[in-house]
Amino acid sequence: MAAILASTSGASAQQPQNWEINFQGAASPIMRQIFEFHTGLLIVITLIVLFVMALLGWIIVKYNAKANPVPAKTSHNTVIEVLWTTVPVLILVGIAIPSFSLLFAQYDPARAIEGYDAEANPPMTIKVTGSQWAWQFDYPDEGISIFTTMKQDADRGPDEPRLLAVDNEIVVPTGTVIQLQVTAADVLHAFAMPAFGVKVDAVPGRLNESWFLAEQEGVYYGQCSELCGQPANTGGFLTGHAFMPAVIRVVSPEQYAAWSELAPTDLAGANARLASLISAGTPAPTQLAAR
Ligand SMILES: [Cu+2]
Repeated sequence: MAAILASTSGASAQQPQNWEINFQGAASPIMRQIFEFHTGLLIVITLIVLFVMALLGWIIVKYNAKANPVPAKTSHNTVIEVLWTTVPVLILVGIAIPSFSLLFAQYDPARAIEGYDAEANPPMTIKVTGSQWAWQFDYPDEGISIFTTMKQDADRGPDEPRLLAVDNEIVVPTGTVIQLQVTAADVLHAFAMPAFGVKVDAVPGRLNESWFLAEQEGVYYGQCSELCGQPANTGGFLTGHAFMPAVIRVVSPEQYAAWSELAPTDLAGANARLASLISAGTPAPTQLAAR
């Protein structure tokens, strides 16, 4: 339990850590619900495994040929048959109900955030387009377009993780619902941002939707999660799937306003302005975590 609490609350929750066996920490309401559902399911399946193992052990000890030389001739027991049919059905229905409500909530913020009012706090739209092998992010209402590619080792800063850092980060404010529209320009990709509980297929010619709400400032790393480039007959040339990360930098609404004012016309200038605002304030959680 302590490990679960530590991994959900820490600032180091934004990227994979060595030797992790659990999810990345939750940084959005929907990811917290996914985490809780997963933990509940783990308890249910553990109890079932223990129960079946106890039954097996009981039979091995009590009904082996030595202990029980004359086997019973029972072929039917109506009570047991009714029980082993209805109890699993009830368990599965008990799992299906929260599972479906979680699935619906992944499409509808009102189901995941108590008292969510789309009028008072309108969502922001970001269109995500996957291509071999980079992500394009468009903010249609703000007129911002960001093309991001992975940073090569030579360009990477000491605090930036290998295979995850990118040249242009997407910037979003805390406390705003970000409506994602996900598509692809060439082949299947999938946009995954584990800390936010987002994993959406990017399909050419189709617009898939999801949403997230970032609760904490910081830098969050994700990757393409659909195998989108195989060696084929090109001698290993088409192998960029592992090299299309995406980075979301979550900042305060004030910092976002300063960035988005400049970003439509001068992305580099907007990023520089944001960097100076962040270094003037408190360090971003990812910098703390790296030390
Ligand atoms: Cu891809």
